[in-house]
Amino acid sequence: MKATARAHTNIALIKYWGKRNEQIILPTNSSLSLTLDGFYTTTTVEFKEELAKDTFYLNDEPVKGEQYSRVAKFLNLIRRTAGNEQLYAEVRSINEVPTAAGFASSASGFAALAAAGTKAAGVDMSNQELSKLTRQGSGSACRSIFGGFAEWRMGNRADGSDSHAVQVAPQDHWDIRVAAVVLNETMKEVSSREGMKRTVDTSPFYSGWIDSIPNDLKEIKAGISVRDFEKVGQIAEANCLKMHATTLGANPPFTYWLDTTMTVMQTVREMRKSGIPAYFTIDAGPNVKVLYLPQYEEKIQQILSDIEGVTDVRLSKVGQGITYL
Ligand code: 2P0
Repeated sequence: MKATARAHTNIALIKYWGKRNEQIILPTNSSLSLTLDGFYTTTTVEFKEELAKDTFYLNDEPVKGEQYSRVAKFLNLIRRTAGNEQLYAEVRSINEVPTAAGFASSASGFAALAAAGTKAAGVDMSNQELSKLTRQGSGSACRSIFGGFAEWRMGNRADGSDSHAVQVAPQDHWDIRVAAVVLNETMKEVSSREGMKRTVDTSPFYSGWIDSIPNDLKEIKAGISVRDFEKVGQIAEANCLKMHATTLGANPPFTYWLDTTMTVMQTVREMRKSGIPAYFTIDAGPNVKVLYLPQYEEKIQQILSDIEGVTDVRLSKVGQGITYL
């Protein structure tokens, strides 16, 4: 009744931005991501007779409030799947995802919880089934079940039975790197949940975003299969800009960008002009992730670190899918 699993976070190259069902988390568009080696969560789940309720410790600190509720709700889902609604669980997570680097820990967090929780409950499921279950904890987490490049196929059924991730290319397919640029400023953010909802409900640009996804996905997969860095980078960067453009059209309008966000974007464009291939992508926050190839690592790290307002540059390789420890 006890199991430990590790899952790595991921960075979307084609973004998930919008839900068609908020209860079981069904997206309005398919997305595609790169699983990252450098940032992960390790979680142990133990179902115990003596517990009167679920407990959740993050980095050895007890967690309460909204974060606890999301975990307890997800454990209910695991219990229902296992056909054993009686036992409560102790969940212990260690996060190697620096929140300052602007990675949501929910992706690696829910993927590790799903893997460890189902194993501890004695449920044997394929990675595809596990991805479907994980999706209901946090959407982007369903892609972290797989290593390398993963596509979350939105599916079209109302019950979510065809909405899960699949691996597009394994970890060893391509040594592409990601630099997470950490900024010294922070901002009170619109959460990604609230941000995507407001955009779906109010942004007149939203339909343009949705219409552009099938072609972006088709082209980026073609680029990944032949390891065409320029093609993959161009599509990822443009896709990110389209996602962020939808927020400016929302009511009330909002943006995740700070001054330094735009400075980093401009620096990446200048790097390209000077012959260094690099592309950026940005999630629901001000931090920028830069895609590059290994031979430019030193140069890229130096240029990014020298930008005023940048406090750290964290590098990562392509990562693996879930592992059981
Ligand atoms: C992504 N993001 O594809 C996109 C790009 C943010 C921008 O997935 O509500 O934490 O738990 O399903 O997965 C962040 O949203 O949202 C996200 P929920 P999630 O990575």
